[in-house]
Amino acid sequence: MSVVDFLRPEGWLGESGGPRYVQLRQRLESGIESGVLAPNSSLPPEREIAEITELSRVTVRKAIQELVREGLIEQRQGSGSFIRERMNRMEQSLSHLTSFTEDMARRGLDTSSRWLERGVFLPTPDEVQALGLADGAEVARIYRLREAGGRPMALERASLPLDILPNPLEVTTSLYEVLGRREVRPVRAVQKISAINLEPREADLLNVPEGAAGLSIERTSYLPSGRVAELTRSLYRGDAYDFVAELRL
Ligand code: 16G
Repeated sequence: MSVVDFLRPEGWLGESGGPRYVQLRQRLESGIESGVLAPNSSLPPEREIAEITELSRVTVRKAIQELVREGLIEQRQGSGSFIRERMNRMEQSLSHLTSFTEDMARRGLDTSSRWLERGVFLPTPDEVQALGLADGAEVARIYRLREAGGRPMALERASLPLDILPNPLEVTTSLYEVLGRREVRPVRAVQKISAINLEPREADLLNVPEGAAGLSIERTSYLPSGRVAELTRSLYRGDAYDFVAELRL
């Protein structure tokens, strides 16, 4: 069914259905739900919706504004309103030390990485401190955009001491798998999670609007000896993840 036919007022707009902007909002919601209004497609301009539905532009605007607030529609300056692609939020347990590849495989999703940086570098003071690097030691660093099921999920920058990961190019899919093979896979980690707004470049890579909410996660992982094996700073899309922690008395 075309969007125009879908919006014709016959059958859904009536005296008894409550405020008209609510009826229109519900109609648009059901269009998004059923896919008549497809993700990333543009919504007809207000003026056109007003004509098709025979509602006033004020009413149309009010309905659209509610959908913007609900996050179903995104207004892009100069180019109108678009149906936002909806993410099924994922629940991620905070009690298991698993890798991104393993987490996604458990959900039946394939992962891929877009490499932003991978190699041996001079460490930053933060890396020296967190990884306990000796004077003059270099650091292995891998920075990638992590995708699952073809969608960008997180930006992840991992830093490791060179004796733990001498050749960062060896990591083609899973870092933890490479560490496992080398028998230096971490067994414990501490994570710090904070809320952030994504900077323009990060938002662009993650395919969300500039300033969108994100989660910044810093993971420090340890070997059985207590030595730090990895410092990873990740930025997760705020609309994609729920982190869940189980608490016991
Ligand atoms: C997870 C970890 C990250 C680790 C990566 C390894 C969080 C917040 N971060 O994304 O620290 O480096 O897994 O994944 O959970 P990989 O083995 O698939 O490369």
